[in-house]
Order: sequence, then structure tokens, then C-alpha cells
Amino acid sequence: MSAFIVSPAVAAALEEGRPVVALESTIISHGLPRPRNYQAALEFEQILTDVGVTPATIAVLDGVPRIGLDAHGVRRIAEEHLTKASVRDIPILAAAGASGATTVAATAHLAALAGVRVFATGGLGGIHRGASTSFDESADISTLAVTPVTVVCAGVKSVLDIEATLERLETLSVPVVGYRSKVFPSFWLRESAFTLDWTVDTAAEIARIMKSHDELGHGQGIVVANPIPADQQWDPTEHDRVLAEALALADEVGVTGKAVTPFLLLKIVELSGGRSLEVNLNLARNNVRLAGEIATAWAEVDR
Ligand code: PSU
Ligand code: MN
Repeated sequence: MSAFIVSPAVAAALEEGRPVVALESTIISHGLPRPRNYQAALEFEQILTDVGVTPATIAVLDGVPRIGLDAHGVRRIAEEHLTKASVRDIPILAAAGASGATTVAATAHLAALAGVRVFATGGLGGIHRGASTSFDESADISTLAVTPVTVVCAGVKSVLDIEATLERLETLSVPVVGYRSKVFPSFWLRESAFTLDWTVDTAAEIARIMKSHDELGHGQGIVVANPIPADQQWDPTEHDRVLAEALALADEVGVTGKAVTPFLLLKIVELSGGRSLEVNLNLARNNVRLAGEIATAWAEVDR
């Protein structure tokens, strides 16, 4: 028996060379407030299904890593209080028969094991502020150094150290391309202070980069930075104010470790009266759509 289960729909699509996009479960369990998280999980899958792409939402359920969930599984990741699971937690959950919501790192890892090559998320985890003393660097980054998955994201949140995150991606030789943008986005905002070396304008171009990368790389992932459309971004002034408050609160409360990211995400929604949530949902939808296009182009290239 295989140590993980690929759903029948995902297995059939992979077998027939049809497009598949991986979706993570930590964004659902820990990144979005209830009950909007459940609607979002269903909606992300629907966006893909509508364009003929098979969604593969990934989680560990009762000790089994699952690539592609059924309706009951999607409900579980939204409603149960699942532990946040990174790559290192997967074997422990498996041995214990326990469940977990997978982070970008864990989702990318399981997607790659199953042969799914394109993954959509909201924002990538990254290097935290103060990491030079706390060593708080998301495993999302180190995992992408050894995992051949193309991740579509809206950059990383400005609660992180964006510059350090980009430096680390460079060190780890993970290609980063901006989608129709020369500037690395900062999640809720279209831009950050950091420009990118490479811009792509079409999904087909990204699929060709994936092909070349397979032939010439050493099995790293690729980061596609997809800024939210200008008319959907968060008001920059409110953004700066709320972020400063949320960071100060995290300090005050003394949150550390894997609780930091979920704490900040949910505090920011609260402090913004829900406005950051609408932006978060829009950028995630936008990433899912682009990932669908990339997977479709990849299915053509990978014949
Ligand atoms: N960024 C978001 N939303 C999220 C996350 C990050 O905008 O939900 C989640 C992802 O699952 C990501 C994880 O993989 O947080 C990173 O957590 P940490 O910083 O503890 O590695
Ligand atoms: Mn961390």
C-alpha cells in the first residue's frame, strides 16, 4: 500500500495528462476565519473545475496524506481544529494516525510526491523579521529548494522580512519570476520595495521555464509572484497602520514559533474590520486562476 492516497479524480487527470493544481489546507484551517474559510476552500476548487483543471487540495487525514480531497475532506479541513503541519510533521502524523492541515512546504512536498507540478496559494511563508536572532525562517523557503513545484503566490506579507526572503531564495537557487510585474508584491499590496530580475507575460512562458528547469535545474521549485490587481489592493495607509499594531501585539503577547503566522493573519483581519480578508480572498482567487492557466499550458508542454 502506498503511504499516501491520490484521489481518483486527481489520479485520472495525471494519468491522462490533464491539468492539475495543488491547493493547501493551512490557509483554510489557520489562515482564514470561519466560516469564510469553508466557502473559500470550495470556491478555489470551483474556479479550477470551471476551466477544466482538476483541483488537488492536500491535507493529512487520519494518518493518510491525501492529494485531492472529497467533499467530506474539504469540510474537515475547514471545520476541525487540525494541527498546522509542515514537512517534518507529516511522518509523525502518519505514524500516529493523526490529521493535519498542510503548509505551503508540506503541500508542495506532497504534491511533488504525487507528480502534481503547479500549486496555488495566497502568500508564501518567508524569513521573519528578527530572524537573525530568532532563526524563524519558514520551511516554505528551504522546501522549495528541493521540491519541483511551481508556486503561484502574491509574494510574501510585509509582516515578514521581504528583502531577506528574496535573498534566501537567491541563495537556494529558486527561480523567482514576476507575472506581468517587475516588482515583487507584498501580498495585500501590488508592490514592495524590491524589484525582480525576471518578468513573464504569459502562462505558456512559465510552462516553458518549467520544462527548461526540468532539463537544466537540480529539482528546485519556481516562485511565480502574481500581484493583486491595483483596484483590489488594500489601502496602503490602513495596511501600514494595522501591520504595525499586529506586530506590536504579537510582541506583547509573546507569540513564537509556528503560532506566529496564524496569529498575525487573524489579528490583521480583526484590526482591519475584515477589509484585509476581502483582499486576501481576492488575491488568492487571482492566484488560483493563474495557476489553472499555468497547469493547462504545462499539460501541453509536458506531452
Ligand atoms: N501566508 C499567508 N496565508 C497563510 C500562510 C502564509 O498569507 O495561510 C500559511 C501557509 O500555510 C504557509 C504558512 O505555508 O502560513 C507559513 O507558516 P510559517 O511562517 O510558520 O512557516
Ligand atoms: Mn516559523
